[in-house]
Amino acid sequence: MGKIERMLTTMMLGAAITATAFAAPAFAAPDRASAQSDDAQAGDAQAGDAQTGDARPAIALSQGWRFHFGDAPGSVTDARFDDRGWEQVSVPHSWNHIGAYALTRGTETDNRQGVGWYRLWVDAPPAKSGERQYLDFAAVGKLAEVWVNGRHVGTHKGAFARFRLDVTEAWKPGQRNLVVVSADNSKVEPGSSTSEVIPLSGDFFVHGGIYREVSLLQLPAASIDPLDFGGPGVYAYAAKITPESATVEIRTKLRNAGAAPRNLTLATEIRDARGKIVARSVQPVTLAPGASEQRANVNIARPHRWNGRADPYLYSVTSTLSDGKARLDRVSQPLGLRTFRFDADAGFFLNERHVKLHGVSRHQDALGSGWALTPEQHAEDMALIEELGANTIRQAHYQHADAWSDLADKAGMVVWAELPYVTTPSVSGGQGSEALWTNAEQQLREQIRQNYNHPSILMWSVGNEVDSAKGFGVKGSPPKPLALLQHLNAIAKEEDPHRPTTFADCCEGLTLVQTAGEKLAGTADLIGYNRYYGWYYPNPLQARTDLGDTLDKFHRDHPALPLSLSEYGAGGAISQHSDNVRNGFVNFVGRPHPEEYQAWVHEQTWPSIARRDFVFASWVWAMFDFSSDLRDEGDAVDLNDKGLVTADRKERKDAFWFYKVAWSDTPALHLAGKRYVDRAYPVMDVKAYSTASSATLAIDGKPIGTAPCAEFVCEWKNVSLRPGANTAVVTATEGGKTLRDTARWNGPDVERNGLRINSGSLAGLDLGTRQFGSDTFVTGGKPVVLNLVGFGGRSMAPIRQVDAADPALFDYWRDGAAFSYDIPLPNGQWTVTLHLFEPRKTSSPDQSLAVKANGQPVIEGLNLLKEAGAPLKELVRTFPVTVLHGRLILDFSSVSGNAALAGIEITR
Ligand code: GCB
Repeated sequence: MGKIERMLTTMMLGAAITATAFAAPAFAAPDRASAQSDDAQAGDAQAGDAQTGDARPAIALSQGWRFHFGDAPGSVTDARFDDRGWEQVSVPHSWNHIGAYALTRGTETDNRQGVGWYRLWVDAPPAKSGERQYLDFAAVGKLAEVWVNGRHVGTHKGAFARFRLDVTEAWKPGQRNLVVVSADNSKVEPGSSTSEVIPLSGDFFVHGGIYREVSLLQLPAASIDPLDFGGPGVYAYAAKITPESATVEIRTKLRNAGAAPRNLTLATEIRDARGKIVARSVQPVTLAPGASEQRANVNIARPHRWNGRADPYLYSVTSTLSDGKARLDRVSQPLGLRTFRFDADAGFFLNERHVKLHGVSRHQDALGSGWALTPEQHAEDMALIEELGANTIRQAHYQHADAWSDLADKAGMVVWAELPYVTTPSVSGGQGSEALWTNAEQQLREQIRQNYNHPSILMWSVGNEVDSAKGFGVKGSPPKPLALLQHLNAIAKEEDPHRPTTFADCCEGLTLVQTAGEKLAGTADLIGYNRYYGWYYPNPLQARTDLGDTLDKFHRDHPALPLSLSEYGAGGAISQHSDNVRNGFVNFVGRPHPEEYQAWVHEQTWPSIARRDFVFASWVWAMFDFSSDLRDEGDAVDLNDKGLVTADRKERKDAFWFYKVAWSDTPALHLAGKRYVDRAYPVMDVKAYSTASSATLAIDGKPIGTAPCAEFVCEWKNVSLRPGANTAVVTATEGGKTLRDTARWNGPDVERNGLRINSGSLAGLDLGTRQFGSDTFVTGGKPVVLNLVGFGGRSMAPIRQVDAADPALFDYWRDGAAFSYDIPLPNGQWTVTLHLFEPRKTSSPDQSLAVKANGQPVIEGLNLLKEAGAPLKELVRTFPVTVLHGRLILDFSSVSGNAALAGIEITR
């Protein structure tokens, strides 16, 4: 590791980090921007040259591939190998299929990890003299080996970056060429092919395959360099921006693959959003064999700034290399002119205007497609994020597609880009091997060069939660991430001195997770904290204050460090519902994950973020549910369900609507809980989200009342529902505008079907003809679960080991020496059935449990263990009650030992 250590430098900036404008790859600028440009100064574009697209001749190699997963003989790279039995596929392609909204894995699941083989015959066009042939892979998961006509032409390690290979020596222009690719996403473990290629872990599934596009580039011997870590070869930076002018420094990397020097011309042009040339530089270049770099400075008069979502104005920069007779090569990139800075106290400033950044994290993953996303899918995702009202996106946890960053530029999103140095810093322990460092460094250089010109990207993250490995099942002493983190930070500064670095911390100050004790805060210029108050940590009901206090403490502890909340959130399943989010057990990597609970966590935590200016940004984890073969949670398998939108993009969860309202700059109103149609109880708390100060509710035309909307939440408690359909209408007035939303809820027929409570559970339980609502109407005791299978394996599922007629009812229960239910119930005679048990193997022989109904003893001196005959055995107790005042009060009290109640059924 000597070399690495020598290269290691720590670069820390002070409290306020200032950076200036940028350039980036862009194609047509957005309509709304183009209409505003009137900055043309330097002359009009030549006819036919006005398009700013990458004018390189690229031949898409998307159709006609053959694919096979698993072992292949050595002859697989040979022309004579017979692949007719292989599957026919087109790229983008991945063999993996992870995740479903189902409780068990179906046959569509494909979580195979290993080597997938791809073969393609290409009828190559003829080549001009001296022309070079390059294969361009936009990404292959996770390791790629490439052969052309039987000859090995390259290796690439890393699942997310573009790479290009000069295959000229193996290529046969004008003939049929065989391209063979192996894609390897083997499980990371010591000694495996992927064990020194980041990421080493994470709850997202690393899909295997050629999951982004492949193309063939044919370039003259002298060209803009295609081999610059897969980058565009053209890098622009706006060094100075004033209202009068902007100075843009453009570096163009060139490559002369010939043997003799060449006298050429390099023209660099900047076009405005309408395609009009506003600045130009033309330089004679004497190009020696090999790689070189040219610099040009140009001035743009009266620059039009890229101003985030308010006005994401894009210029483009185009470098054209010619030899006096003809154009040799041309590359166009997007250019956005902006200044920005992060201040430890005041937050984020774009073009010297304070902007509170609020947004989401996004994985490149959709149900059914996995990572092989189409341009339309990228566009759909961006449209949803725009609809939500976010102004920032965290690209979790790795480099995203060019198409995605182009969309972010055009939408005006501020982007946190991230290196996949995630969770596990090394499989070999300590600071990681030299091979690992080399790979992480390579992936970082690729990411920065390939994305340098995107104006939306404002920070480079060099890692995520690498302080957490010990907490997630790594054996032995905790690995030490700090040295590599520092190294990567230095590399990022070297590659791009103009953007700040950042890092997402898991564990500072948390006692839940054992780390190596290294202090990571301050390694990068900025920091993000991933914190899940209301979810992973104790006392979920204190989410609001715990988050606020923690943010304040971090700010006090690191007064010069601009800080953000890089992750927060909760799981949400659209088919699981809660009547009272405060009463059930939160099984954070299991089931259930009621939609209402997720929304509540966001309602609680957002105000703690919103009122703290020093929190320069926050990102909800996550925008979409995403594939994770470590999880069985909510109503899904192999999905992380913390998305605001389902993985199929079909359903916006209540938490989505909360943010859509909270982040809206126009009047908004939305009724929550619309998906919980068949209600378990004859009363419900109705909730709406609104920007208005109050809202009015009516059910079936009957006024219920006007409620204040504090922090965007308007609530009506204990609203009665009639059996059958109830139509709710909520209205509000704001700024002279009347807002309205409706929902339809079916009230239960309690007279006929009774009323049932799933004690201890956050969600209801449907047992066919018997519908239990989630635990509610209760005070005292606490919700408990039996034997969760621990974190580190798959999800935490209660082991169903209670000998009971309906074991699912016993997944969670209410436990305590004293608790009491106050249940709304029509007057008259009822029969109450209690589902009790003794969860403890040894309990006090003296236990004596008493239950009173409306003050009258109905059970006395009950010893749960003795009566049931064994622990974990259901004990049913039934008694009649008479209700006189619309309420049934059940008091449980236990001497020596606790009452353990799994469910209550009340029937006529
Ligand atoms: C985290 C990780 C992220 C996980 C998330 C979760 O802290 O950074 O990759 O998906 O938590 O849902 O647990």
